[in-house]
Amino acid sequence: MKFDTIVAAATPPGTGGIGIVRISGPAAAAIAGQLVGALPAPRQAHCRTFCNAAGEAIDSGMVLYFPAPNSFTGEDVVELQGHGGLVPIAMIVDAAVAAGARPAAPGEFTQRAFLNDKLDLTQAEAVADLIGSGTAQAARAALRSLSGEFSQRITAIAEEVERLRLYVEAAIDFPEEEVDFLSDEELHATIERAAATFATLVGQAAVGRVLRDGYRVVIVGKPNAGKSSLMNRLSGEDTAIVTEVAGTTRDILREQIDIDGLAVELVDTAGLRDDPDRIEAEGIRRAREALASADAALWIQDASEHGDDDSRAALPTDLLDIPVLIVRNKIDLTSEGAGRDPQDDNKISVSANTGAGLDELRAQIGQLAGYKNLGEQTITARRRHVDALRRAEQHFVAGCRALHEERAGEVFAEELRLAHQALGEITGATSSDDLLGRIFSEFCIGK
Ligand SMILES: Nc1nc2c(ncn2[C@@H]2O[C@H](COP(=O)(O)OP(=O)(O)OP(=O)(O)O)[C@@H](O)[C@H]2O)c(=O)[nH]1
Ligand SMILES: [Mg+2]
Repeated sequence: MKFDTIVAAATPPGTGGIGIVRISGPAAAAIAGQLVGALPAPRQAHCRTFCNAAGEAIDSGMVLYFPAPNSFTGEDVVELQGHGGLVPIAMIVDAAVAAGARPAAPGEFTQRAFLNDKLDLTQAEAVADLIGSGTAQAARAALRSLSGEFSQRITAIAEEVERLRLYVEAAIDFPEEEVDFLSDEELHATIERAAATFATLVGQAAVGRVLRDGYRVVIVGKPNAGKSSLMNRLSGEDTAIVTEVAGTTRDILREQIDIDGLAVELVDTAGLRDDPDRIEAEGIRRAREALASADAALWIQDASEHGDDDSRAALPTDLLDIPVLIVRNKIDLTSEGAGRDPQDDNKISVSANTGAGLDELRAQIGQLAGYKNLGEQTITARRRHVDALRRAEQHFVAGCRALHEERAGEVFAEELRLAHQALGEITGATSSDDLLGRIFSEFCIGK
């Protein structure tokens, strides 16, 4: 495949000790040569003065040359490491463009790495996931995906599916060989193993998905129930103002917490009530808006307030579409015990003041998110991976049913072909240009 030569700043815009400009493509060495003179030997750092087209010095720093194919993109790559400031970096990029390079589109370096078989699609996505990871656990999981662990698991099941299909197709095509696949015990054992692998993979990918995307939990309730106190206590920060005056919080406040590696964004809101003043009314509008993009809500109740209805039927209608934990707060003022309600899994008693019940609350939020710490097995995954895996599993299950119940070998083979195709979408073996365009456009420029 033939490409033009691209250039972009690889370090984020802003000031820093070093700013890196990366040039990749067949003319990378020639273009960089116009800026810095003779290139250093491959993979050796040398100091050079960087000049523009007029021959004026614009910066000085290290030059690194990575000839194809031993580079991130698989093409000739030159890295210019100058001083980290917006203006010097822009001047180096401009000089490279004047020398014949094209400014890179978002994700174009990684896209080239994918197209040159340096990375498969899940690995390319893991690059972005590692950069954007919200917790150390998410970063480690992204690194595992980047090293190819997720791809290897997908490729292994895809190969198993393909082997099963070819075996059954051969048996159908050459009946004279008299391979009776229907009573072949080894075939059935292999099918069972593959079914178990599918179930494990779907579970791992679902966990990897929340780990990557994080989980947004909105804290709502009546004024003074202790929403802000609870957010401060869970996050260990004093972000939200707490007073005994009902209607203290008016704007939306956010804090990120780490629940066993899962990045959870807590959103504190204005108390919902019927006769608010104008500022509070705007706060309530924002609270409702926050609910619309939430994964789950905590409905905070003041347990010391008598006559507060804690049944689910009493919840505001805004909470109908998302999972809700009913959190009974201020139990230090009552005789209520801390922790989960034995009658209702999604009701929990806590005290924001003493911290009682908060470990159970954290665990319950993790459970609601469908998250568990899978240790070394944790990879990051995206919604599209989970969707494709589920589709592959459905085809596999449908094929197996046809084989077992109707003895329909052709249907089995066709469903397995579709399962294999869905698995190929994950690693990029069978992806459309459209999908690729969408994935790489989400990257930042220079990656
Ligand atoms: N005893 C006790 N008091 C609490 C507890 N949680 C909060 N409070 C008190 O309840 C009052 C209201 O707390 P906030 O955290 O401001 O309540 P809020 O729900 O954010 O209130 P608004 O922002 O006004 O809607 C404060 O006086 C807190 O100190 C608790 O667990 N126990
Ligand atoms: Mg508040």
